[in-house]
Amino acid sequence: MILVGQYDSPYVRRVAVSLRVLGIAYEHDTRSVFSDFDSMRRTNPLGRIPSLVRDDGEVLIDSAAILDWLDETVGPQRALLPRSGQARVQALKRIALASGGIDKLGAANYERLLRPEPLRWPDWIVRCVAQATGALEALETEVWDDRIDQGQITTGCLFGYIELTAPEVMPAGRFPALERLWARLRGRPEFVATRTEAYALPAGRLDRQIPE
Ligand SMILES: N[C@@H](CCC(=O)N[C@@H](CS)C(=O)NCC(=O)O)C(=O)O
Repeated sequence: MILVGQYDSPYVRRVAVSLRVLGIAYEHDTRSVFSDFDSMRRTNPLGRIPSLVRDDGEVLIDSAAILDWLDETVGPQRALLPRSGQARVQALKRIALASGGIDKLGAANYERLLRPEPLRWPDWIVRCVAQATGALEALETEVWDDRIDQGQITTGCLFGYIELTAPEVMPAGRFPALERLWARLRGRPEFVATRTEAYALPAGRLDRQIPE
């Protein structure tokens, strides 16, 4: 099977980490969602990443649908989203907070990095960063154990995205429980293998927009 999309996308990364945690081999198609847009639209009509091209030719799109299929494939004992009970409720809450945080930081990043400067909307960036910060504050109150599941994987991919694009959103000491969690997750081989080296982003730090 082929995973389409670069690892600097936290949604691609959570699929890649999940494949690796489950021990499922894959090829990696690193076309860019921006510079290879026309080609990407032939893989996914939405022109977004990730997609997973299965060995039978079926193309799965959207990370949640891909992860759902992976869980079904490996069966209930190995599924990364617990199948039932409080563990499932807890994991779904963490996934909602982490993926919601990714969405809001992504929106702020697109606004400040991609949108032409005269068209930027500062109040929208403030709102998005406040929403992402709210997700981090809620995740900070969770009790994190050592068991890797989709709640931890998606939360780790949120941290990786923050580290790469907006580290000022998680200043040292503000989220101690999350710092401990990230220190453990980022050292796992699945996160090491899917890490994107820091790249230069245009100026426009988000810390002036972080609510106290
Ligand atoms: N709900 C989707 C979100 C995917 C997503 O936002 N992908 C971004 C990269 S992180 C993308 O393709 N952005 C380009 C665009 O939407 O035009 C998923 O979970 O797969």
